[in-house]
Amino acid sequence: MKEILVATKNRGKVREIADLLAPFDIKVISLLDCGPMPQIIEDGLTFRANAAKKAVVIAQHTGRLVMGEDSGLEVDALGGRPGVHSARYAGEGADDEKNNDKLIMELSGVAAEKRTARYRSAIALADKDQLVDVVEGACEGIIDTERRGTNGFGYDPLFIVPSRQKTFGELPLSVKQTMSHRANALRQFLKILEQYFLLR
Ligand code: ITT
Repeated sequence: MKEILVATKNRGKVREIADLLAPFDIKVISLLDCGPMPQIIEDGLTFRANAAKKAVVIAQHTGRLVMGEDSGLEVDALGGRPGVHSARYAGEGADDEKNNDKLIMELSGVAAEKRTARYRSAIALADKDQLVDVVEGACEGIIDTERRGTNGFGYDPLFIVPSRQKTFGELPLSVKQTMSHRANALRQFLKILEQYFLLR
């Protein structure tokens, strides 16, 4: 069975990526299954740059086939913030609760029609020591004034999917997996993965 190491410690991401790759006979492992790894400094200005860095650093260290994923939320009323800083929006070491509290606070008083946002995901493939390719996906939404639902992770309880009038916190994972930024990027990723396996 083919195996890919996902260069992440985020359990929410691992769950979604493993679920999306399940039909393709690819075993997914993550940094949560590995011993000590080099620290990855996420200092890129774009999701693409950070995804590539995660993949290459871990591929160089392990000699394996590695996927790096970098994602975040761009809120229009905040000029695109928190963007690449989404995981640490409320400060270094901040958790989802603190990040959501800060988002609710920063958007207080912003009218419904100005609460537009999107999730973005970049996914990179690296093999041993070189970058193979990077792909991207996005998902448009509206930021709610209060949390709704407990599904998903990160900003999902605040992220309303306009076509459903519900947050990803309220919708089942099976629905998120048909439309999320990560699912959209992963569809592209599967094409580069297929090419990669064909060329080997
Ligand atoms: P790794 O670097 O180990 O992959 P991380 O959580 O630090 O884990 P990122 O740097 O890519 O990952 O930050 C992504 C953040 O963006 C994540 O912590 C959430 O706050 C938010 N985010 C990304 N995708 C999301 C999703 O599908 N649902 C909710 N929030 C999401």
